[in-house]
Amino acid sequence: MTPERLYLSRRRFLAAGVAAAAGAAVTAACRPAATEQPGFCTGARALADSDETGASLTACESIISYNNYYEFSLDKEDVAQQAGAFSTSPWTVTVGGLVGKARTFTVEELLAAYPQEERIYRMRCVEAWSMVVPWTGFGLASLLADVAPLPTARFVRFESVYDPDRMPGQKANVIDFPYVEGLRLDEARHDLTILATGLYGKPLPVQDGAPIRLVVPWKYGFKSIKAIVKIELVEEMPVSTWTKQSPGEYGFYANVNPQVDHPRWSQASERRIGELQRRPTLLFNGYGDRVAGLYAGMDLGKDY
Ligand SMILES: Nc1nc2c(c(=O)[nH]1)N[C@H]1C(S)=C(S)[C@@H](COP(=O)(O)O)O[C@H]1N2
Ligand SMILES: [Mo]
Repeated sequence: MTPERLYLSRRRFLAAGVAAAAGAAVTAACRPAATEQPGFCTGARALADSDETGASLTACESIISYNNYYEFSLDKEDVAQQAGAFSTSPWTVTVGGLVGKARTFTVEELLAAYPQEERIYRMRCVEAWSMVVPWTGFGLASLLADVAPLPTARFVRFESVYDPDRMPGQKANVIDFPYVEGLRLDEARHDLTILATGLYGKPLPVQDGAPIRLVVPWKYGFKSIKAIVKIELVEEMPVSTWTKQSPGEYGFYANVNPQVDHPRWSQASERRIGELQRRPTLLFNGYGDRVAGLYAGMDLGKDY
C-alpha cells in the first residue's frame, strides 16, 4: 500500500539492526513477533480446526501479532505493542443516515441484541499474504434491518474511531484519518458479511479491531475496517481511505481477483501465514459460488 516504502525502509532498518546484533536475526525479523497480550491464546479455542475447504486455521499467535492497523503503526509486527494499552470501553456505534430508526448502540447492547456465532473465514490482504481466521460475530444484515434503511439508501459507509491522543499512527500524517470504508447495500446485507466482536472464542484483541470490526471475506482485507464507531446509510458511493490515498491502485470494490494485478505486484498467488509454499489466489477468495451473482454484468477488471 502506499506507505509501503516507509514500511519497507523501517523493516530494512530493523533487519539490519538485529542482523548486526545476532546471526539468527533474519528469521526472527520474518516471523510474527511474540504477542504483547500474553495469555490471549492460552485456552483460546475455535469450534473447528479448518475452514470449509480443509485449510488449517492460522495460529492464534500469528493472528494477534501480525496486523495491519495504521492508526497504531506501519509495522505489522509493532501494532500489537502499540495497541496494547488502548482501552475500548466504553464504546458506542452510531447507526444513522438514510434510515427510519437511527440509533446509537453500546457494544454491550449489540452483544445482547445479536446472537454471536463463529465464522471461519479466509482473509486475503491486498499485499498478498493471507490467514484463516475463526471470528465470532453476527450478520450485518440483522443490524441494518433493525434501523430500517430508506429506499434512497444505496451504500453503507463505515468510520473507525478518531483519537490521535491514543493512536500514535493518527499523528503521523501518512494517510487521512479517520479510516473510512464502504459497501454497496446488497454487499452489506450479504450473509457472509459480519461484524466481528471475537477471535478464537475470546473478545477481539485491540490489534484485530476491538471492540467491533467489519469482515467481508471475499474482498481484500483493507475493506474489513476496524474499531467502528459510525455506520451510515448513504446514497452516493463512499470514498474509502485507500481509494482516496491512491485511486489507481485501490478501487471501491476490492474483490479478491487473481487476474487483476495490483499495479506494483501480482495478485495471482499469496503467502499463507504459517505455510512455506505460496498458494494460488482464488477469485472472490474462494467464495464465488456465494457472491459472484452480486457482480453479474460488471467488468471486474474495470470495477476493481
Ligand atoms: N481502521 C483500520 N482498519 C483496518 C486497517 C487499518 O489500518 N485501520 N487495515 C486493514 C487491512 S489492510 C487489513 S489486511 C486488515 C487486517 O486485519 P488483521 O490485522 O486483524 O489481520 O484490517 C483492515 N482494517
Ligand atoms: Mo491489507
